Amino acid sequence: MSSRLLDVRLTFPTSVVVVYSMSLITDDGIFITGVIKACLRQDDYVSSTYRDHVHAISKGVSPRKVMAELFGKKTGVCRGQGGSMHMFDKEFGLLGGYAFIGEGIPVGVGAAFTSAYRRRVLGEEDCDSVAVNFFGDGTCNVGQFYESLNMASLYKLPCIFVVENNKWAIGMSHARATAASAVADTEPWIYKKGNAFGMPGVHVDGMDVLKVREVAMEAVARARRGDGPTLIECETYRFRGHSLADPDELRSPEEKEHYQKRDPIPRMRDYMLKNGLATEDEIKQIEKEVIAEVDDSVEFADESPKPDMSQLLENVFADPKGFGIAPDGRYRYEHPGFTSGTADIS
Ligand SMILES: Cc1ncc(C[n+]2csc(CCOP(=O)(O)OP(=O)(O)O)c2C)c(N)n1
Ligand SMILES: [Mg+2]
Repeated sequence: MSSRLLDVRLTFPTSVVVVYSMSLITDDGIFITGVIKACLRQDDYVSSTYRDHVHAISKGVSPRKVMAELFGKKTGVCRGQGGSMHMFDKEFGLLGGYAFIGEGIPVGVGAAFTSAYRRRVLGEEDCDSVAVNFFGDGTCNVGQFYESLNMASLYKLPCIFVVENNKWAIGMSHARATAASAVADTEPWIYKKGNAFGMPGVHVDGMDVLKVREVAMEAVARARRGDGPTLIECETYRFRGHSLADPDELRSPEEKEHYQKRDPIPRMRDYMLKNGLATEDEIKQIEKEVIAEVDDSVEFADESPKPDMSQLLENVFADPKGFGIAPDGRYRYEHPGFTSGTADIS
């Protein structure tokens, strides 16, 4: 569904005006399904990045709400105020997409702390929700990553760190930007950094949804038991540029081809056919349903109303009453009665 959503987003003309930037979520998002869909409950948390569409849908947010958010519409998951990179939904424990890389990691650790606190301090014995943090290889060179691993391990938090290692941070290759963790290593493995903080680090083929599922299930079970965090490095690749603005000229055709051959969607389809899990017809039917659902989301988003003007400053200041736009269309602070953000004009 993520690939199909992307194609729609790229070709749909009216949407271009509402979202200034859009990170491309392509097949490298497949492993997200292996983690979220396969292992998490609604009361678990997910902290995302700017590639948050699949995280949102996998966690339970309806594709309609995700699409409407992309269109900047009032019916979007953040009422059109978040856009592509800032999906948030309290109901499904989606802690947000973050445009500043690494920002979401401590937020996820905070959610894991909440869960541990409720169980260990408040005595809520059946509270075993976990938090999964997703982020990229480039983000592992940001300070919050290390601070978060430290705190999560120190407090044995129910937290899973999932690195979407697609080998590149925009146009910077991972190998060029990152030091190896061991003297003998010729490649900078991220999973090895878990060891330095006393947590298991696992490398997994991020193009194999079943392997990802297996690793994720173990990490989630470990976290639920109260045995602490795990670092999972999913090796993956993006099949298009970093964003709509990226001409994608730096990655070699050989490298692209190497990963293209490992495209997880046809791989999974072959697996299902070979193992008698589904017939050609059933798979075609699934594809049809996905296309219909995406088309429905587009129609819904396109027909939805734009946010009201009064929303403009909401969630920007702590006191929207004082800072919003009054029914007469004027900024509230223009009212003579306005002093410190508490003018009552309505
Ligand atoms: C704190 C911060 N610094 C720089 C940027 C600019 N920036 C946007 S995306 C990106 C690359 C991130 O790469 P990676 O973590 O590997 O994620 P990917 O896009 O490959 O999924 C950078 C440096 C940013 N968004 N935030
Ligand atoms: Mg990357």
